[in-house]
Amino acid sequence: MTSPFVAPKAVPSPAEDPHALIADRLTGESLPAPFYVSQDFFDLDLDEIFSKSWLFVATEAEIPDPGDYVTITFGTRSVIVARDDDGRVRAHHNVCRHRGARLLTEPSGSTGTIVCTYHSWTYGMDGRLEFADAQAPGFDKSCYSLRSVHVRTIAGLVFICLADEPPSDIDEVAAIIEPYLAPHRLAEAKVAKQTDLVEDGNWKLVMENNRECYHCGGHPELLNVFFPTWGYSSTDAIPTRLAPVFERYRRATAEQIEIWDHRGLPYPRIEQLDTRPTGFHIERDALDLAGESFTLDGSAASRRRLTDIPEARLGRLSMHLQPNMWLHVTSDHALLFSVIPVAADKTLVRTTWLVHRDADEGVDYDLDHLTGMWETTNQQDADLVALAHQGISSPAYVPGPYGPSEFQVEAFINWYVTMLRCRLGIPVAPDV
Ligand code: 3BY
Ligand code: FES
Repeated sequence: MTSPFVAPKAVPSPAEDPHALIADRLTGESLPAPFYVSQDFFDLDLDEIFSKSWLFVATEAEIPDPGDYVTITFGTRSVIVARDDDGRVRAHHNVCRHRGARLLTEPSGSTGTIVCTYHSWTYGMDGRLEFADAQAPGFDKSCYSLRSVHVRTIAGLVFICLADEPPSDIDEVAAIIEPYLAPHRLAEAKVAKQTDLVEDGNWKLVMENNRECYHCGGHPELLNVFFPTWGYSSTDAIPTRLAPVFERYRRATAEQIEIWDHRGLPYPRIEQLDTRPTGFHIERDALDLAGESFTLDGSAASRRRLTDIPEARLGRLSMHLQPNMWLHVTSDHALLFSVIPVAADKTLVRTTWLVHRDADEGVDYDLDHLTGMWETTNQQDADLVALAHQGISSPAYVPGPYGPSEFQVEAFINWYVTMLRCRLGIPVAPDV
């Protein structure tokens, strides 16, 4: 007899079943609402995307000295990223090997050893258990090192992967992106500022918003220097209203190419956004006006540049990495963005500004001047993401089409759906 206390297992309707939605996703349009608003998809995203991809989590500049650490949390998974006594970057699960207590609770800090609050088991920064009081004879400390997390540094950027077997294409990606990044010496830079902005929207809406400039009319400050021609895959697609800007963009690019060539800075666009587990995009691009930095007139915000390259006018080096980062580097500073899902409708966007290690605040740069444009832009983006999430939460929402300048949004969503299909063994329904 069926117990009256056990509710029958709800069978999801095809309109809500994650597997059916993933199999049936149509290319060229935004996703059905459950992808953005449902708890099932949020859990799937953490398990299948954030636990199986390489993730950008920090810069080496945040942990310059032995003992420095940051902690970062993806759902229930907390990770310690630390510099050990030999100067190596390590990543460990933030879980004690005794009875599992969370070890470090601060977002960042510096410590000689990692001491568990519960019963004082003590670990070195390399993860080895150094002290465990009052154990039975024969207790072998070497069996209880912290569980390590795969970690990879590329030109001063720290990536982790929570999977037992991380995507192996990171080596190939590193070989491509390192020559672009290395000349900017980010590993030797220092953090000028870091902000955490919690946006009221799903993490995919944050990423989608970053992958297009169709909305850039909403960024009047940024548009002083950011060419809104960005995102068009071919010059034919550029709308006629942008013709005068495009002419400036063409001239600025030609001037930049001479400098990049002269200084041996690689610049061609390389884009493999949806064809590999570690999807990425990298390119150098011109900036408008003085072309040096993200300021209202385009002139450098820091007098002390990141490197010895004599030209301040280097435009921007920009990179996207799926699923959760993008960056911009100018001659005087670097800006790094990481996206951390908090709930189906909440996403943390962390922005880090790096400057030369010897640049003095108040002398070489004014902090508000350095960070102002992107703080404003980030807030504008956060407002747009919140509007998108609100609209998608209405039963009236139906997916809408991506235009030509939103091809990187499609690439991001295509990457995401492809990863889910591969990792869940879901066959692809024929596009109708
Ligand atoms: O940061 C970015 O790369 C993008 C490009 C345009 C809008 N967004 C600010
Ligand atoms: Fe960490 Fe006991 S749980 S020492």
